[in-house]
Amino acid sequence: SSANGLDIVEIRSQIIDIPTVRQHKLSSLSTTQQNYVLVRVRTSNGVEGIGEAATLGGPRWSEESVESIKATVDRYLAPAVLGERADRFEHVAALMDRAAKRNTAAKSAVESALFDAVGKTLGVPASTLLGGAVRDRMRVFWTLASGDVGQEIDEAEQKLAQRKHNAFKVKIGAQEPDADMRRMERLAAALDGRATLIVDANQAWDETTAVRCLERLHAVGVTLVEQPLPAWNVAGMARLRGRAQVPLMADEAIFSEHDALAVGAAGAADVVSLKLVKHGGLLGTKRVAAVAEAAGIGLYGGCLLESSVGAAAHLQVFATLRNLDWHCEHFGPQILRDDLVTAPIAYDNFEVLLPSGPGLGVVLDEEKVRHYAREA
Ligand code: MUC
Ligand code: MG
Repeated sequence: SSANGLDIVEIRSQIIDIPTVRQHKLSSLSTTQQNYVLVRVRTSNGVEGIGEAATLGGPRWSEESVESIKATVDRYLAPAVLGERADRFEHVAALMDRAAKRNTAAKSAVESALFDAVGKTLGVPASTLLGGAVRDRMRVFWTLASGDVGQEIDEAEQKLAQRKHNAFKVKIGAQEPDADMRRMERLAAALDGRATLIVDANQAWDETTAVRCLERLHAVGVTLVEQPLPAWNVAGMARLRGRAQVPLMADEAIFSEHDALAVGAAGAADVVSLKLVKHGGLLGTKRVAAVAEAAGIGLYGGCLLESSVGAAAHLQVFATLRNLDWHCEHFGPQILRDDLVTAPIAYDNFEVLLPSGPGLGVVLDEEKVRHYAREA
């Protein structure tokens, strides 16, 4: 045991369910409730660090569910790292990789909690431990995903009037392509010149459908198309990119840095959406970002509708990326009916603000945690 008080002495996990303000519809799923695993790491100095793993609609966005994440943390990751030093981030990550293949969301929650505990101990934000912040606010997208275009126009108007968001990502692929294209034409006409519009098809289309839709999306001024094809179809993405006039973003196609290298080598994306649940944590996110940049792929700060706990962890790492040219989408805390922290992530003038406190920069509201915990 070490003298600096940073030995990991306890790791606990809890499943949390928080309702959303409205139904959120993606190509393959629809949800009215977000499910998280909240992880707490206690170090020998008595400090507690927190981290969160988000899921979307059970094991349907990716293969991890809150139930599997909790089991992986409790049964495999925690025993592998108990007694280790919390500030040896790379060593702990290597131990977790040895204890469990993939399970990147579970690993990211544990690693986030380490950065929180160490940051709180040293009195510095996690961004300092990751190289230091190059920005403390980021332009932030809102996601339109009710599938009801009238509601979506009203929602966008509200966000514009509140000066919270003037950039919108529309979730498409749940309906017939023609219906989605008509929906996009109506949205673009209603918001004409006042907002940036991008779309996310969440792997919904085949290549011929995508070719057809990309022309119409370009015609209405959509500036980025996320994951139009299945994650496996990297060659198809490259062919599409060769024909399309609108840039393409890889999301489900890039989890590891090896994926980023393969997508880069194939010329299959212009942009990558970065997410802790995919890259296994903050360090993994920096690694994927570095490989993407080396391949000429631009960076976008992705989300999985995190609460302020998970959003804070993402913002801490996004703040350290020199080129976050495609901005970020951490609207999660705004789509929840409630949050888990005493002071939720703040938004101002179409930007999201990096919290300034030590560690992740947020403090749990224990009453809220008790209220939304699935079990005590
Ligand atoms: C995804 O696929 O990007 C992010 C925003 C949203 O509405 O869904 C997520 C997941
Ligand atoms: Mg996506």
